[in-house]
Amino acid sequence: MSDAENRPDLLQTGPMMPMIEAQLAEHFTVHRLDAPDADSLLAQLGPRIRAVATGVNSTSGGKTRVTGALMAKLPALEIVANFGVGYDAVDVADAAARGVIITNTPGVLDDEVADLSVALLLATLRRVPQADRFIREGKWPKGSFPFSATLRDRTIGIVGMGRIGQTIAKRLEGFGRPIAYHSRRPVPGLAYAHYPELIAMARDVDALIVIVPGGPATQNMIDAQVLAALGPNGVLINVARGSVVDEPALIKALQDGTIASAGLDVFADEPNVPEALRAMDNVVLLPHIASATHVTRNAMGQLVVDNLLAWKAGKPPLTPVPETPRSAT
Ligand code: NAP
Ligand code: 8YV
Repeated sequence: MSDAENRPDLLQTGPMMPMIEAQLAEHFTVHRLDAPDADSLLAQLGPRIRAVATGVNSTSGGKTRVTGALMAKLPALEIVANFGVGYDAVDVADAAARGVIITNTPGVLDDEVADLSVALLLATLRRVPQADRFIREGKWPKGSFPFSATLRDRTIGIVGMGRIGQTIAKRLEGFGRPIAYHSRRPVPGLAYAHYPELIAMARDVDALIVIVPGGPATQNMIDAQVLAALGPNGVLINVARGSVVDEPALIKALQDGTIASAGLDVFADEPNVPEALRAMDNVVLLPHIASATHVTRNAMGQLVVDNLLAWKAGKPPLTPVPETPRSAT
């Protein structure tokens, strides 16, 4: 079969970057889940769909979930190519049970996300956005900006010491502060203190940087107890997923001084951020931008496409996730 004839049916769940959409259109017969007639499209074409590429939800701007219910309508589905290293928006257990491969975009974003994590830590401690607002609001001629907290006296605890956690830690070594980490298993060869219990680490550090995957195993792992253990001088930086932090407990902890401040790139119900957080002066809020540079998003997009092209050519995809098959059977 010529390449022009071999164009597997692919379901795109929502808008993707133009460089991804152009390549998908070149190699696949693309159908859109965000089309107005999606239900009839699924009823008619569902049995032909062999691949899914995950885009954002064009209505909410959040991530469209690839649920078990959706996969049940796609009996010929072989692969879900996820845009992002985190694939918590795909129902992994269901995909595994169906023998569907999931691919993600690991590695190509580690440096970018680590850079932003350190920037958010410093911005939160030194109140960089607040200082910028201070000038814009014309307050400088009336008095000096108040002194801020510092990184100088802090021990930093990293929650999750995988690809990105280790990249963040390497950067933080340059700041000369002690580093500890929590994960279920210690990473061989790492000199930082490993805490098998998160609560024990939270007691011993005064900055927590969260960079674990989302999903049921980490749901609300940063809860009221962990925040109380972090303490009134503590700062929380979340670059993982909103689901990892108990958001109402965080809001309360920030309001009553249980912790000092927070820097958040991710939220429980993106793109909706609770008014209580938006009204606070001791938080720095970012719209999920840790990987959002031209260079890194292009690298992630190309990996989405390259995984699909490898699968289409009958080869193992480049970056399958560990829970699902590594190649088509
Ligand atoms: P990774 O290499 O798989 O590392 C994950 C780390 O989390 C590992 O150290 C793992 O160690 C630990 N972990 C996993 N489950 C845990 C649990 N239940 N309790 C404690 N520790 C746990 O992943 P990565 O590439 O570093 O990415 C991490 C996550 O960052 C992604 O999944 C994504 O959600 C998020 N992320 C966010 C952005 C953003 O834009 N804000 C960008 C990129 C990534 P053990 O398995 O030993 O526990
Ligand atoms: C992306 C991310 O912004 O890779 C991830 O897990 O959270 C980010 O890099 C996101 O996946 C885009 O939808």
